[in-house]
Amino acid sequence: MNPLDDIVEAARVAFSQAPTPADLENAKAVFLGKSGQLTEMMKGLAALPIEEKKVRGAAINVAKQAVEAALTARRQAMVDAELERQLRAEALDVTLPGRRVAVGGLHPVSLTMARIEGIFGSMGFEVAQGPEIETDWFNFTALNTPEDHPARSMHDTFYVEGESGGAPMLLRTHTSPMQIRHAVQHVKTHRARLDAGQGMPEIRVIAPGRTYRVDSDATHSPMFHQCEGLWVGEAVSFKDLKVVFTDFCRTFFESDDLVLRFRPSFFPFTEPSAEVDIQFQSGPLAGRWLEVAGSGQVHPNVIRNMGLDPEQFIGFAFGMGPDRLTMLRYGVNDLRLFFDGDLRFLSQFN
Ligand code: 2U9
Repeated sequence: MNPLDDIVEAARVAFSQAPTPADLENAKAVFLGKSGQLTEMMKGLAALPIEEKKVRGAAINVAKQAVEAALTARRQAMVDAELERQLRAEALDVTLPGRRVAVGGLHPVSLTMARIEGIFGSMGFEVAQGPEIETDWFNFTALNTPEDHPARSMHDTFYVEGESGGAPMLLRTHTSPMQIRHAVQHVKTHRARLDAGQGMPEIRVIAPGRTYRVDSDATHSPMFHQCEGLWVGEAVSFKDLKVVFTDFCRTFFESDDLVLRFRPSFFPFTEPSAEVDIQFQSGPLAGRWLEVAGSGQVHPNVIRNMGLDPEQFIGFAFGMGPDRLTMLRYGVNDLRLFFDGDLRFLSQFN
């Protein structure tokens, strides 16, 4: 190889090995700078005869162009590499979900509560709400629950500190105390008419809300929901309860294709008492009897505790668990999902 080719080759190697743009510019100076190798050779031409100067000058120029081309290529490669690095560092995954405004929604049990209130509301029932911390009298005594009833034990009921008129306070174990409160108020409002022998408007009320019992497994939660109903008048019968509850179930489950069964049972506050079972005649739940509520004729002692004469007034009551109704309606098999607060579960209902 002639010395010019050596210089071009040395320049290519130096450029390709320059790690940074600054190193590249330093390497350029070695060959093309003021006292670079090619520049020095150009200066040396002056002393040569004219013919030789032409030939030699042309050869140096070819070499110079080759070095400049290598330099330009290396500069461009560095710019490209830097751009590539930046693109990589700032890469966006355009397949990621966008940032959305989170919209809240109602809890499935709240949706059920709202449905229950809507359906009974359309049948002329008022909705009564009241305290979750109750007195022993409203929660048990007024509801004909005897002093020695196991439901009154600390094993089953959460008692709280404090007392009311010497009697213990507790977290209500059902929403029935609210209905006693409502009935007592209703009777007070119409006392004058009653005393004048003019009767009173019927009591038709439901009491939805939170209730508490010492119980916790896949189908029981220490806090659960109830919705109880009460219908008191002078000419109400089990037939009315059956009509109303059948209508409720068909509307709630959006199916006329279901039948009801009243199965004898016992509750201290109703006599006689019955469990209410439903059976779908078609669809995924068809054929099985499903327990959906308890019911009964309000016990005469309870009617008396409302301030009414059980010889004149008769009442019917029912109680259901909105948690269980929600499980049935949506096909959920673990009650605890309702209380875990997992949005992946909860957001499916809105
Ligand atoms: C008054 C008088 C009587 C309400 C009733 C039931 C039967 C009943 C359970 C169903 C499942 C509670 O949610 S649950 O755990 N309820 O079986 N409840 S009769 O009786 C009343 C209510 C108020 C003044």
